[in-house]
Amino acid sequence: MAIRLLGVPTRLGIPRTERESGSQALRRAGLLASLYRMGQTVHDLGELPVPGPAAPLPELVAVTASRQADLLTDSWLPGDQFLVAGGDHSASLGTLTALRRLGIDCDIIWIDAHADFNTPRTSPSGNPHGMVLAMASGLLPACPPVIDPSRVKLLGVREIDPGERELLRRCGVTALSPEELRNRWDEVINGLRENVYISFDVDAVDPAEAPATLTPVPGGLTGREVLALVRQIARRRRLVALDLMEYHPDLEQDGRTASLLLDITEAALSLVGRAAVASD
Ligand SMILES: [Mn+2]
Repeated sequence: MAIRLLGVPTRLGIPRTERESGSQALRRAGLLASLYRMGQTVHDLGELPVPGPAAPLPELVAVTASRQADLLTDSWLPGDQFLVAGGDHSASLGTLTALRRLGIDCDIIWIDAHADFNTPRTSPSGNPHGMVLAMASGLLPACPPVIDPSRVKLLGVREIDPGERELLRRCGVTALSPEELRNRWDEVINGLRENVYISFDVDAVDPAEAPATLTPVPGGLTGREVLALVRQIARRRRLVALDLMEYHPDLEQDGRTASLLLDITEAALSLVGRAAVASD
């Protein structure tokens, strides 16, 4: 059992020219050392080469996702977990594609201020990072379906576009605002099936606590709430992959967003003390 760590510094989901990617900044903040401290075996797959500044085309996102899945699945062994650091949220399509290729049936926990369920027709911005779950569900011609959208639980969502809301309803996606999640916390966790994938977008957390986002929306989850959520899921279910997405280090303040991301990683993947609490 090992952690397969991959950086995916993609900007195909939202055009940017930042100097350092989120994945590189997290490495600089000590991501690898912290995984070792957690007692993990790590296969560091490095950084996926991604196309440079390009038009935000779903087709390019799909091609890159397929190459990401090649790297993740090559010499994967049962029990291995993926840890993917973005890049923008379009990189989660690659993780979902890899899980699909391996035949891993999982619930999808998408912790995000947005639903990422737009199509080019419904999207006000046209940026593919807001379409990634719709792409994964097969709603765009750019890529075949790799998930069943009824297995998606959007948590912390608080900004949904009108056309997107209709698509979510039609596809049976569960979407809970921070307030709704607080009210239905136990139901959400107890209802999860055995395998769970978690994709975390920095904008899920309130921008006061996680400022390094391009898409701040007030009224988010607290960092403590996300840590509790991730820890409880990791203890009670089998976590198959964790994505850390939309960390934009050029917008960072005092390293607080990176520090939260490292804490989330520990809540998800730490083996230290896990045996003692395995029965709770
Ligand atoms: Mn997102």
